[in-house]
Amino acid sequence: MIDIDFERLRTLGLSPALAQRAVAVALSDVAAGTDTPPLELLRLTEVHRDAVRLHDGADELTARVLPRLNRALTDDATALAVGDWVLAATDPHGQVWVQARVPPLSHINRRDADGRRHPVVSNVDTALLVMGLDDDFNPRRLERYLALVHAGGGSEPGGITPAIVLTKADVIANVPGLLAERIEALRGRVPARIDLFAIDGTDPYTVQQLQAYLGAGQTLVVLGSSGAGKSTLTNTLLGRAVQDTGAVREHDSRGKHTTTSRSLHRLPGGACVIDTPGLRALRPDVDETTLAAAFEDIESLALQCRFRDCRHVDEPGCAVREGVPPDRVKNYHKLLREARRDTMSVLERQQQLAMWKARGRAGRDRLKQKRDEA
Ligand SMILES: Nc1nc2c(ncn2[C@@H]2O[C@H](COP(=O)(O)OP(=O)(O)O)[C@@H](O)[C@H]2O)c(=O)[nH]1
Ligand SMILES: [Mg+2]
Ligand SMILES: [Zn+2]
Repeated sequence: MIDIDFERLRTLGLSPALAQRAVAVALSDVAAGTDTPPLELLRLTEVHRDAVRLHDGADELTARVLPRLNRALTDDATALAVGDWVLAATDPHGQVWVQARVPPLSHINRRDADGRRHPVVSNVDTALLVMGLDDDFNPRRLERYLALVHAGGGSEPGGITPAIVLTKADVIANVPGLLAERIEALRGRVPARIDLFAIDGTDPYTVQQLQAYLGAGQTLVVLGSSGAGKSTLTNTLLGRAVQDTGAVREHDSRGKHTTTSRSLHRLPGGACVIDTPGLRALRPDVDETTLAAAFEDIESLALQCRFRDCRHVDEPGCAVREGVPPDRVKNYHKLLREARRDTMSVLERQQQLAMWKARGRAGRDRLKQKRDEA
């Protein structure tokens, strides 16, 4: 059975909905007749090759994942991610084993160049999309992140709320008009409901700026390219230097120290933050419909295009090309092409697996035939 200390786990981000799911999973385990020792509900804070780190609301510990669970997840083309809630049990040798995953309320995936899915994080309320106001500034990449976050929101009401955090405001302060120009460029193309902040990530005042997102029990993930200031922001929110940042460090020969894995940290005010390394191949895991929903301005203007099947390329009477900045439309088309290609690769992979299976069968049959003949 399972006994959940809700108050203790609340500051780790546990919500009533997740607690309910955890109980359901524990009950189904019992119903399945699995003879397990008492189960505990914990949150995954780090994923390593052979082990995971879990938090129980008081302490962090190292655990291993039951091979049975790993196989089941692989069969479902998914994997555990930082932020997941899991049920674990301790064996007689003191080894903690993750037995089951509580189905996440939100789960961000990305695709690599081959179309393969990789989990990024689970169960987040807010995604802080971090982008430098310096040379890192790139609206197209930001739109990619917005699509990534939109797709991770799942069907739950609310989903994941994105907020744009522009760092290094102090760095560009000496260039007159640049801050206003860059903010205007973004405001002209991303939905108005998305909050936008310009910060100096090294300044403690940042905590006040982002206060609305830092309520107790909230989970935030920090996303953005390498060097954008994600770890700096994480440390400022934490009030202490926990994460390595790109600041030059003497003991590091490359003179750079960057985050290599994702990790979850508890903030003083009762929220949690997940720091991440920059995603190399940043491809949102979306189908066409989800992508269209992420570009909500395009989706709604499309209703006013003269042709119902307008592609917003060169058709006359296109309301999208009229009302949306050309570069945003271009980016949308690029993401659309990628989404189609990924859908293809999923199908192709399934066909390939079926083919391998059929080949294996044919090989066995031939072998059997030979033996029978001998
Ligand atoms: N001046 C200034 N420097 C920043 C700011 N944010 C990050 N940095 C610096 O940018 C570099 C990269 O930051 P880091 O947090 O490691 O980036 P990450 O790769 O996104 O985690 C470090 O040298 C930081 O000190 C900022 O808002 N202002
Ligand atoms: Mg970092
Ligand atoms: Zn159109």
